Amino acid sequence: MAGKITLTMIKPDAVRNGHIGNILADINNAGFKIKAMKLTQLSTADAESFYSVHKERPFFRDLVDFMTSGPIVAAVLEKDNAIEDFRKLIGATNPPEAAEGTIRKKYAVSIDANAIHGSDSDENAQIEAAFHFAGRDFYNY
Ligand code: FUP
Repeated sequence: MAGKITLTMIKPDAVRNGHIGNILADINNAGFKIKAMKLTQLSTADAESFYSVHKERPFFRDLVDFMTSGPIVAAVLEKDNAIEDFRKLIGATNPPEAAEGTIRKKYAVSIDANAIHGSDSDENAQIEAAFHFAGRDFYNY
């Protein structure tokens, strides 16, 4: 599936604010197929591991605290050109800089509580998908 999948997380702010349904509708309407999906909550160790590339950054502790503050929806999405097309759909990391109509523009609260995650490379999509899901969690339909 290399080149065709991305890993997303609907973050605690968007779950708390009731945006799961609308965000999934945007994802479906943009042509992504949900291959695996669950409602789950990250432990501190999970979040530290998932965001380990950012461990030296000043925002790391706040990021881990935020990402563990409530449930998230994790999903693996399939589409040609998945990484680039999904990052276009979600918009810039900082919501005020996100383009009109993007998920972050519509639903994000701030740069940390920014509603949704999308993998930034094919390699990371594979790593992040394996972080959340086992082989039996993936469905073809
Ligand atoms: P993105 O790939 O758009 O999710 O952004 P990054 O990988 O650069 O950042 C990962 C997460 O770190 C963001 F979703 C939110 C958080 N972050 C901050 O809280 N402050 C920052 O200045 C940058 C990122």
